[in-house]
Amino acid sequence: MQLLYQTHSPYARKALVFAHEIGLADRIDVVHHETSPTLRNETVYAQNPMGKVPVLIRPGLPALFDSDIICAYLDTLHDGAPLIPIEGEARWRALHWQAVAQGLADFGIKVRWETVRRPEALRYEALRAAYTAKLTESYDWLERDLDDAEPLHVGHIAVATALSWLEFRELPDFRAGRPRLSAWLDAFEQRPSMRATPLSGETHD
Ligand SMILES: N[C@@H](CCC(=O)N[C@@H](CS)C(=O)NCC(=O)O)C(=O)O
Repeated sequence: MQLLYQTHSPYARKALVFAHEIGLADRIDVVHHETSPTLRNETVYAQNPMGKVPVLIRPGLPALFDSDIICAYLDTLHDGAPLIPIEGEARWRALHWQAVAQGLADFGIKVRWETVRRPEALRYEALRAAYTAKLTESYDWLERDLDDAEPLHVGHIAVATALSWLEFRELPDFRAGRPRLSAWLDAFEQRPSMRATPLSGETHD
């Protein structure tokens, strides 16, 4: 399988960390692609009409996107405990965390548009402030909801890769006043799956 990837994408890293965690990373050929709504990547568009990474290319089968679907598919390819619990409250907790992680990365990207990516004259301060508030509310929710004893699930991978990226891009801080979330991420960053997938590179718009 081939993974259309980006070394500075929280979503792409989530899919790859997931593959490492279930022991499938060596079956995946990782190919870096630059993507931006203002810089069309034809290879990516050929596989995903939204022009976004990650995309998982499967021999003889349709390509899969987005990161949520890729993780769900990969979870069917191994014999270990599923990282997306099949039933019960464990399932909804994992999917909830995954949804909040999508928000973290989405809002972080929006904050970057309103701070560094958009030409200065087009930046809108009220939007920057609103997306920052969504980030801080989400950080607080995670700090309250964190359960240190919970077995690893997709939501942990999604939140860890999102927070790691927010810090990499120097987006609004989640550590101050949130000691549990901060310590949890520090421990998570030591996992071999995270150490094997460092973030690097600049966005090209
Ligand atoms: N919800 C998608 C988001 C994917 C996404 O936004 N990827 C970014 C890279 S960080 C991208 O390719 N952006 C290009 C664009 O928006 O045109 C997922 O979970 O995979």
